[in-house]
Amino acid sequence: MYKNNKRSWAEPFKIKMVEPLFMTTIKDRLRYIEEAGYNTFLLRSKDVYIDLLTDSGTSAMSDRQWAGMMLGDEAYAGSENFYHFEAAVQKFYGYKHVIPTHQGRGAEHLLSRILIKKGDFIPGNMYFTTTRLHQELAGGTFVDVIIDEAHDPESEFKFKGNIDLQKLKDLIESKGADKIPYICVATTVNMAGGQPISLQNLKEVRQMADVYGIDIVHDMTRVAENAYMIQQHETGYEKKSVAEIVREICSLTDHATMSAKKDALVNIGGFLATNKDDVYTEASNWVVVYEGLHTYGGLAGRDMEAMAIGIAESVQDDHIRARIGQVHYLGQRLIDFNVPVVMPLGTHGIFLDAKRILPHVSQENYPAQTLAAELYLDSGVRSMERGIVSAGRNEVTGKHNYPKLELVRLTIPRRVYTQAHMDVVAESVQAVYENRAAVKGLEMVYEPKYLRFFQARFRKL
Ligand code: PLI
Repeated sequence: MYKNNKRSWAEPFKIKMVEPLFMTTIKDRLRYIEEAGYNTFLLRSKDVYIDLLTDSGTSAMSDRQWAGMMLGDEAYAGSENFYHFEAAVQKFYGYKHVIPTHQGRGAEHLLSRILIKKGDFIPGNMYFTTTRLHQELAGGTFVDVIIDEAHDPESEFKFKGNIDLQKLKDLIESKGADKIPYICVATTVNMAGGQPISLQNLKEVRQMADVYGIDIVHDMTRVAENAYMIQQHETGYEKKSVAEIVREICSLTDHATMSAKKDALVNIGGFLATNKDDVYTEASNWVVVYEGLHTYGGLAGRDMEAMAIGIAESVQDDHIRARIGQVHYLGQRLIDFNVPVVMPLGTHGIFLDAKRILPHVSQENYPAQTLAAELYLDSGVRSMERGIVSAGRNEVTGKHNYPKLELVRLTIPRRVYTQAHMDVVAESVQAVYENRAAVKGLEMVYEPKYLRFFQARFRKL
């Protein structure tokens, strides 16, 4: 009621159901992390105290979503829930056609298969692990055309998800537009630290795509979070709602892949969307082979209902303000402790800069993997490596890819943890940071061929 006093970002919900958490002892954790081969993906969740491995499929659903689960129409074909879900995609994102898939990578698989030919090049604003792998498996080569600032954890540029138009143009000119099936634009850019792209930049990319007759594929996994950052920081968008900005972003692209496990607040689900009838026809044929009929795509009717409701909730201003408010609360606590983190603070998590935290551990000894294991040892907090292990090997040379960013991601599930949990996490990171000099690196003892970070095993040096 009173003007001019700043209010904090308190959650726009109250808690109706709780799930107990269990603490472990340091003695237990020493055993668990060794048994897990120093890979946080291989820990059992019961041995984790605060789980910041990922924001994927880990959100708390609302009472409305749970009510929707009870309305599951589990018909094999033509489930009513599919039509609710299709209507939500059309209303909130504006794409003409949608095909459900079991999760994001299911959609990536289908779209890569349909659009990419052997020898093609796919420019994108930084790689994402599953996206790049599906491009490669379809015979393409991913080319990073993100701006240089994105590779610099200390750059404070607000839109580090932007595409470098010169890099994009050079690629198109040197390879020829017929070798570029599409430009892949992610909102936000996960591997850069959850960094947004500006609408200004996306409009320029659209113009260039039109000049050369190239499509744009939108990886819209965290589009509402990107929209919020546009609302906060891009001139001309201060007064627009997140929902309006989301629609505008989508309107600049031709096709989309979505992991609904993030923004859209469900535990499983995804989709492929397109404005092009021929791509839709082909995708509805391929989906039957790999996912399921085009009206369920590997999901139960109840999952599609929860997704339809989650999509509507995800673009509400109050929700997204509190979601990113919580992430930034944790980030600010770490900044106050002088812990090096990726700047500006991202939207789905806080990314610790392992290169600056463990400068004495060489990249071949996996500083981020090491740091994630140390954090678990200290407090039972689980995080994820986003560095050289995630970057994998070069397809042609077989050598490690050496990313500039060597990060540990503290990913915040939506609507799950409290501010007190964020305090515990910050205190644990601070403790590890203060004792960093004694930390030694790791060596890899088992390396799977694809997406090695999920299952690789390590030994302490
Ligand atoms: O995990 P999927 O298959 O539902 O989605 C794959 C996927 C595609 N694009 C982006 C930007 C992602 O972040 C993504 C999945 N991310 C995970 C699992 C994560 O932990 O960030």
